[in-house]
Amino acid sequence: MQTQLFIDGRFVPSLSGETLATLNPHDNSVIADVSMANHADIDRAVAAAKAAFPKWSNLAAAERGRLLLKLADAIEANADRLAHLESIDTGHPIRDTRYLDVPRTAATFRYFGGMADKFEGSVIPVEQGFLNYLTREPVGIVGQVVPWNFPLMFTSWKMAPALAAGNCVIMKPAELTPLSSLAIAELMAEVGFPAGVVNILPGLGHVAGQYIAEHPEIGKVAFTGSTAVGRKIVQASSGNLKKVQLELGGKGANIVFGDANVDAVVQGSAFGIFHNQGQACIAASRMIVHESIADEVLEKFVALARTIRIGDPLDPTTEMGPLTSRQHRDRVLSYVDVAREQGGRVIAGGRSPDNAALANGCYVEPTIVEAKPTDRVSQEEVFGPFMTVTTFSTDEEALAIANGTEYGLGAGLWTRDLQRAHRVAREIHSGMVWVNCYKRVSPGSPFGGVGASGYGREMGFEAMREYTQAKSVWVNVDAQIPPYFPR
Ligand code: TAP
Repeated sequence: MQTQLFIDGRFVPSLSGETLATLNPHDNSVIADVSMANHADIDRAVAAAKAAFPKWSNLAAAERGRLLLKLADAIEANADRLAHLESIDTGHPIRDTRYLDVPRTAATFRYFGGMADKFEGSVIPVEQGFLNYLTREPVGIVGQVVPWNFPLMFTSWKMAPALAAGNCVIMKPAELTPLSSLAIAELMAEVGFPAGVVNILPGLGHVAGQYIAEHPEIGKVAFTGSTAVGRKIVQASSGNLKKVQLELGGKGANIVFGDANVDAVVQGSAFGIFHNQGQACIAASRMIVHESIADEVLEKFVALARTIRIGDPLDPTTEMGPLTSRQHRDRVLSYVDVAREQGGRVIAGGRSPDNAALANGCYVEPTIVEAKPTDRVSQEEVFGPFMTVTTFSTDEEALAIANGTEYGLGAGLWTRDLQRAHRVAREIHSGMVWVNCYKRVSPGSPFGGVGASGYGREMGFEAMREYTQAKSVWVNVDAQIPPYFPR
């Protein structure tokens, strides 16, 4: 297991010698002490990235792609080790890390490996006699600040398009979950990424993360995390007017119309809110269900929630693991009181499981709360296995509730009526909509939000645009330009 900073192609201790323990949320035991980057370490990484950039950005795009493809293969070859690391560091059940997170990580590196030499410029039809063409150039050195909820997968979402486009990367994983991205760094060195192209520096957000956002030689910062920190990133980036890309919080509306297939709703919504213990920006955290089928949906949904197997993430039969930290578990549980104070009714869960084997861990039962759309629990991102339920009677009412938060990331709707599906999808204020499914992602499909959920898009061609800048070149082929100052 690598625990040091990855700078200029090597694992090195931080200059200050400071470390931070990373814990296993199953029992709060220490997994490892990990080096913690400070300003001087980031300066070293920026110097390494600056030295690597000319050669890397001028390398044939197919060669950059080839390295990403080799990395994808290496990730698959190390799938068991990566899944194990991710499960002990984050608390994700091994059945998810092994069969979702790791394959998705490899798929994302592979997608952008293939994309590297297919991301083309264009020719603009301007006046006769001129050739005007557009090329996309890498930004230069990009900073990437990653959260703790999907650390392995987000490493690929952020790094793969940046590298395919020819940028060099300074990445800060979350202090709670640094291990899987350091393992990716190890594989990158093995498959031959040149030194300095990728630098991974665990550290504290308000120290290392803030400095990355401020750094005058970093041309772009891409951030995933809370809206509050997103605002700080924007402020910190203003010194050199960095490009900023923000993937922030969400409060996913999940609208269930009266004609929906109830069994599909129950399964899809349970995946939407309880997968990864609800720690997902796109979690289906608000069920908005038509009054005609609310009782039937809730009865089946609660019955399913009560049977979800909670336990040690390394047990292959576990369906829900612990939250990522004690502090976060306490924050999630505090919302149960917030709900009750505003008249909410707890229908299921609302506490840690009554199981001595899990007593030292950060566990929370699947929690379902009946609440008004304006209650805090219906407005604020809880980021746990915590779903609110509200009923509606008309389509307009459902839309008003769905659009009634400051967020706009992902939303779902369940109906058999094709026209209604398209109409509501159009009217929902969000970056992504799922019809008769929830929380689908793919490397080719743009991912991102509107409003307090941020701006910019990850994945697909959109991500390549985010990590490049357009250059317009005018060539006078055979145009006769009359003199502007005739003499
Ligand atoms: P954040 O504080 O937003 O942390 C996300 C990342 O930003 C971490 O790497 C963090 O570093 C870093 N960071 C913190 N302060 C920073 C600053 N001033 N400048 C630059 N980077 C900074 O999230 P959290 O505290 O872990 O979780 C709080 C809430 O945020 C959650 O409950 C949830 O609502 C939301 N959240 C959303 C997402 C997504 S996917 N949208 C992901 C995580 C959390 P350290 O953690 O290493 O200090």
